[in-house]
Amino acid sequence: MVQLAQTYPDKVTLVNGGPTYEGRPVNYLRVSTTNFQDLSKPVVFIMSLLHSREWIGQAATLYALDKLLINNTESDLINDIDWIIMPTANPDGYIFSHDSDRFWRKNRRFGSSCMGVDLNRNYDINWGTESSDSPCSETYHGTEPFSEPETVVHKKIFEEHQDRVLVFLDIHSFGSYVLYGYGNGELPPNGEALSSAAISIGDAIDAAKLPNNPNYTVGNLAQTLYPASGGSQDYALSVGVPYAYCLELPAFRGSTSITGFLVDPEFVEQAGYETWEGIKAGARFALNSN
Ligand code: 0X9
Ligand code: ZN
Repeated sequence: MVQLAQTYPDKVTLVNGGPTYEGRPVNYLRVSTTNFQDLSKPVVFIMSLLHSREWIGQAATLYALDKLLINNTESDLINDIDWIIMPTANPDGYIFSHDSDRFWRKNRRFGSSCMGVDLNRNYDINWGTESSDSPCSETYHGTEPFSEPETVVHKKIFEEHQDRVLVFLDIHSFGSYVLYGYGNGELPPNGEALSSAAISIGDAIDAAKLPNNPNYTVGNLAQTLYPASGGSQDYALSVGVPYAYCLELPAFRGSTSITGFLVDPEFVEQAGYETWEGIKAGARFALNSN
């Protein structure tokens, strides 16, 4: 990310959104041909690794950066959109998943019984209704909405670009899903458009995926997977982002157990490629409807 900002100073700015619980930077890139000054342009915000064990999502986000900047063939996407790209939304958890526990999901907030808050239950939207108040749970929501410094960084990005964020993609794994809110099963007022764009994302990924991998399942989170509250995509919807999704990238070699989070080295580039096809489809659907 430092290198991209140095190589493309006219297009890329590296921003540290503020320290994590353990004091690390939360870095993201602003990618814009007009230095974020043209307020008529929509913003597409992509993040990954909110759950630290879901490494394949980070690779897919980096692939998208490569396609936007180094190997760009999509002039509309770089000219007509300002991008915010945050490959590592939970840096403390990510380091911990390398150094200590490959399957760490939450952040690293200290708790006397157990460590960590599930950042994807900590946003201020229906907070605490479909999540756990036990610090030892993998879906522990924290002591209050936005109790965690990491989710506050994400919140500030939405605030900073109020009314300009047209698409928000939170890239997770695993399971081959395009999910949208709300996590309690209720649809936002633009539910129909939200669903149509999701279908176009899913179709684009399906057309690019490996034949042996399953088709993506597209739908409302609660109706398709399980109910959840306080999630990033729900928060985005609630602050007026029209097209907000959680992508679940495919499982490691079809695994249905926790090993589904592992990354097949041979799949990394393909995951980036097919996810980029989905990102492009979503961004173009949104641009055309804007
Ligand atoms: O449960 C989750 O947080 C996500 N699935 S995962 O296996 N990656 O943990 C799905 C969340 C999608 N919904 C929201 N963002 N609300
Ligand atoms: Zn996840």
